[in-house]
Amino acid sequence: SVSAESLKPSADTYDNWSPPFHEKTPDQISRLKHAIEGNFLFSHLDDEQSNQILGALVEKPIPAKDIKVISQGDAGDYFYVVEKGSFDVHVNSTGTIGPGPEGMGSKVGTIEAGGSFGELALMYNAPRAATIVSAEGNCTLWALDRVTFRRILMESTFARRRMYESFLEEVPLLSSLTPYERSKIADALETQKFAPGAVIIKEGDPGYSFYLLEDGTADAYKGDTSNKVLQYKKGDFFGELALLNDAPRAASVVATTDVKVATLGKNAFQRLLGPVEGILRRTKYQGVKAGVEEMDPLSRD
Ligand code: 1OR
Repeated sequence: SVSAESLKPSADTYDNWSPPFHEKTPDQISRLKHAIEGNFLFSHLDDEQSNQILGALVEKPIPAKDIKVISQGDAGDYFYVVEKGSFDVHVNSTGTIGPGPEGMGSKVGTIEAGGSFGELALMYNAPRAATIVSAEGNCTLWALDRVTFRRILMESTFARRRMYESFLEEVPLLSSLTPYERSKIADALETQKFAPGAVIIKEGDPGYSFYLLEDGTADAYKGDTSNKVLQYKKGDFFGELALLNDAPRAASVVATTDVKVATLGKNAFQRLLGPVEGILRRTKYQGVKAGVEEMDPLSRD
């Protein structure tokens, strides 16, 4: 499959390329570490990869507001991590990309400290998909060159993004999101496996994660195992209620086969699933089999 292939080391993994090394002061290192700490793109690197990335990043101060860091349509050269300040994303969908603020198209988002941008053109050898401008003065970026990005980040982190993207495309809950919004979710997902009979969620526990069922089936129970209230199959979700309502888990969820779930922590859930919150609140019965639905089990209102 494509995802298996993209995980294979490429033929040139074993040549004698080594990443650029840019000497840094202790102050720069500590600021940089802080900047990438909460960024999921860096959380799956081993120590050697982390050190290579830390060495290759270059500090890029952006002193004023309205400085254009990336222009839509250009070729990709760098990937950027935001240490300080914020950046607006503009997409011009008319195809006529002119100079000046009018040519930038409408604002579609903002990237804050700890976030990153500029990966798409490097990943897909495509023109820049958006224009990025500083939204305030005195911002700090860290830039990673294209080759180091492709050699190190693409083989680990972005292989995971690609693998999850194809699964997320098939998840009904997420079908109204843009592909880019699904990519950001893919970056934040963690895989967990459960054996048949294992308890994935225990009724009454506090809730820290949201779950998408990647493989296998699971049942939800309220009270004891004789009171089955829901069945889940691939593409279904669960664990949303405790996070939406800040309430204890309203039911237990138990694996009925070998199960693989993709989980999203509470912060990422709130940040990335905001656009589908309405659907989450309405759809309490995703995956319910006919006949079980009338029991109205998870309704807490
Ligand atoms: P890039 O290399 O194409 C521009 O350079 C960067 O803007 C892009 O990588 C992303 O990192 C970032 N659509 C496309 N690119 C986006 C978007 C975006 N947001 C940030 N970037 N959309 C906004 C989704 C909230 C979709 C707009 C239709």
